[in-house]
Amino acid sequence: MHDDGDHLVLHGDTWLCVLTGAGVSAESGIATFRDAGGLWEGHRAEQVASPEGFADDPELVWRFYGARRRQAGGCSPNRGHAALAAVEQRLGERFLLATQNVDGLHAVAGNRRLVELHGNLWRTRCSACDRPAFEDRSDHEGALPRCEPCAAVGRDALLRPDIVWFGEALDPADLARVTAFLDEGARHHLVFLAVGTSGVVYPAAGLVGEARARGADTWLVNAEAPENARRFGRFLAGKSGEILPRLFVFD
Ligand code: BV8
Repeated sequence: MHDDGDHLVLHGDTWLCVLTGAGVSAESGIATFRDAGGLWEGHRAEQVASPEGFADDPELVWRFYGARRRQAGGCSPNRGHAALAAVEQRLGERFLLATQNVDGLHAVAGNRRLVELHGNLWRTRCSACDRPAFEDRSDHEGALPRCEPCAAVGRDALLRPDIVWFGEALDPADLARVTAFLDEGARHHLVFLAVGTSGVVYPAAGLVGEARARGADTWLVNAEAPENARRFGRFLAGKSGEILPRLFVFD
């Protein structure tokens, strides 16, 4: 049994898969997508986070991501991030963190068993060639960044954030890693915990269904009940930075 009221009891055979969304970083000062005032300049995320939007107005898209690099650049992990890093330390291979967040704060907090489903704000890649994505903290204000290796062969190609946009496929290897963990965890005692996500963006929002299909106990920690709250066996309403530090009990 994993539940003694408001505590998630982690036993010796518990395999814990955690999915996080923007709500986990809200207490670090990073705007979420869908809360009031969450969107920058009132643009719908799909307009500034899609290949069509980038093709249509790359300046707007780089202003959107440049502003997010400036906003996130001064932010630090909060107690919720720290709690998840501490759980990984205790569970080791029986822990996996899949995040929709691109702010990099889980890695800063110390998580290593981490799958960044939607990419990373601090990496840039070429929109045309297959050169590897590279670390880039510049906000590229004032000038659209272009790929120099492409220019060297006469191709004018824009650089873009190494982020999965709407309408783009997630890395199959990332999804396979999460599925493999759920498969192995199901042979033991699988628990799926979602934190700080509105549960509207797929395929990430479908992971709770994958976990349920494997018999997992499912928990949700969120400021308020999102659309898919009924998919979870337990729902704890509140701030992740307040709930996560006291949620886990190690048996
Ligand atoms: C794809 C870019 C196919 C990164 C993002 C039906 C089925 C399957 C797919 C679709 C479908 N309908 C439409 C689609 C396509 C689409 C989709 O799901 N659209 C939605 C809007 C319906 N999905 C896609 O396009 C995906 N790709 O399906 O590809 C394909 C296959 C093969 C070949 C080609 C194509 C790609 C999805 C990735 C999109 N990229 N963003 C960036 O800029 O950051 S998604 C964007 O939303 C972010 O990544 C973000 O992480 C994600 C989810 O948002 P949340 O993290 O949940 O944040 P949100 O603000 O919504 O909610 C925060 C929650 O926290 C709130 O509930 C709030 O109450 C709570 N909260 C706030 N503060 C706190 C808190 N909780 C706790 N504590 C607090 N302090």
